[in-house]
Amino acid sequence: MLIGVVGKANVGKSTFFKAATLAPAEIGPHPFVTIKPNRAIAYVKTKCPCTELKIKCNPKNSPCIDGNRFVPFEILDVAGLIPGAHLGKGLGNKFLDDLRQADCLIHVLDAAGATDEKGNPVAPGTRNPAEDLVFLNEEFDFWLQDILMNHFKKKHNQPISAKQVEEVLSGLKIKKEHILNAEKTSKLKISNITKWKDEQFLEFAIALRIESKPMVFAANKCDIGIARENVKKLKERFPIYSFIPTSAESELVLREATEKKLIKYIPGDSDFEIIGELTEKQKQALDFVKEKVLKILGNTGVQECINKAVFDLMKCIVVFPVEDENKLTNKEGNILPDAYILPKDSTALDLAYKIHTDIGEKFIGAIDCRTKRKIGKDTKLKNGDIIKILTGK
Ligand SMILES: Nc1nc2c(ncn2[C@@H]2O[C@H](COP(=O)(O)OP(=O)(O)O)[C@@H](O)[C@H]2O)c(=O)[nH]1
Ligand SMILES: [Mg+2]
Repeated sequence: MLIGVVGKANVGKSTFFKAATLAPAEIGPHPFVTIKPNRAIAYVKTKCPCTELKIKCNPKNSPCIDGNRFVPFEILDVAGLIPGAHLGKGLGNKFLDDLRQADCLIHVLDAAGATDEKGNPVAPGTRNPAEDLVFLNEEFDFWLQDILMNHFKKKHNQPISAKQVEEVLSGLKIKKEHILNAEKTSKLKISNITKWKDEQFLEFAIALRIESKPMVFAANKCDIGIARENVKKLKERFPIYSFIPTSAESELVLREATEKKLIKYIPGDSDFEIIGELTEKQKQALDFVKEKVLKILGNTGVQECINKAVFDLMKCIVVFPVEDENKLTNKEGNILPDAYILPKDSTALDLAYKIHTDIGEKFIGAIDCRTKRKIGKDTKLKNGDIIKILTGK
C-alpha cells in the first residue's frame, strides 16, 4: 500500500513531505533499512490500546505519545508534473511512472493561488487552484486513454473481457474490481471496447482514475486568508473530492521545534506546550502558527491528510501482534510492542506473513487477545485488533 504525494511546483509539496516524514517523537534506530531515494517513512496516527486497557506500553516499531500510536509506512514523493507529461515532455514520464505505483494520492494544491501554472510565484489570489486540480487529473486521464486506445481501438475482432484490460493495466496498480466498477459508473461496455470512440475511451479513463487512484487534496498555504476562501469554492465545485485545509509550513515548524525539545506537540493536535528556551524568532514563528493556523483551522491538516488517505481512501486497519495473549507482550516482555498497517479485509494469516514469511508458513491459527477466542486463517481482522499468532512446526 503506497501513498503518492503529487502536485505542481512550488505548492509546498517538499514542505509537506518533509513535515509528514519527520518522526513525531524520538524513535531510536529506524526499523527500515533500504528506502528508495524518493520514498520516506510517514506515520499514521491511531489510538493505542494502552489507554483503553489502562496499561503502560513499551512500543518498538511505532512511538506512542499520550495514548496516540504513530504507525510507520512508506510514502512516495512523486516527480513534479510538467504540462504535456502524457506526451512524454520533460520529466513527464517519470511523473507518470511514479504515479502508477501509488494506491492513492495526496494532491497538494496551492490554495492561496500564489503560483502560476508552471509554479512561478504570483500574488496570492491570482491563480485559481481548481485549474491545477483539473490539469493534473487530465494529464493522467489522457495518458490512460492513450494506453487503452493503443491496445484496444480497432485492434481485435473478438469481444474483449475485463481480464484482458486488467492485464494491460496490471503495472498501474489497477485491479479487476476497479475496471468493473469503472465499467458500471461510465455505463460503457468493455466487450465493445474495440468499437469505442475516442471520447468514450476518455470517459472510461476518468472513471478508472476515480476508482483506482483515490485522492485527498491538501489545500495548502491555508495560513493565508484567501486560501481559506478558495477552499470553500473548491468544495462547492468538486463535491466528490475531499479538501483538507493545510499549512505544511506550520507543521514543519512544529515538528522541528519538537525535535529540538522546544515544545511538546502531538502531530494533528490543536495546540502545543512550550517546554524549552525560545529565541525571539522561534517565539514569533510559534505564535504565528498558534494564532493564524491552529486557532483558525483547528490543526495544520498534514496529519489529517495522511489519516484520511490510510483509513478512508485505502480503508486500511492497524493491528497489534503480540506473543503472550494475557500479558500482551512479545518474547522480551515488551507490552504492545508493534503495530502494523494492513489492507482492508486482511486475515490473521496475512498478518502472520507481514510479520515474517516463516511465521506465515508455520501459521496454524490465532487468538483475538481481547476476547481470548481462537480465530482461523480466514477471519478478517478489525482495526485495533490485538492478535497472537499460533505457529506449528
Ligand atoms: N504560506 C505558506 N507557504 C508555504 C507553505 N508550504 C510551503 N510554502 C512555501 O512555498 C514555497 C515552495 O515550497 P516547496 O515545499 O519547496 O514546494 P514544492 O516545489 O511543491 O516542493 C516555499 O517558499 C515554501 O516556504 C504553507 O503551508 N504556507
Ligand atoms: Mg519540491
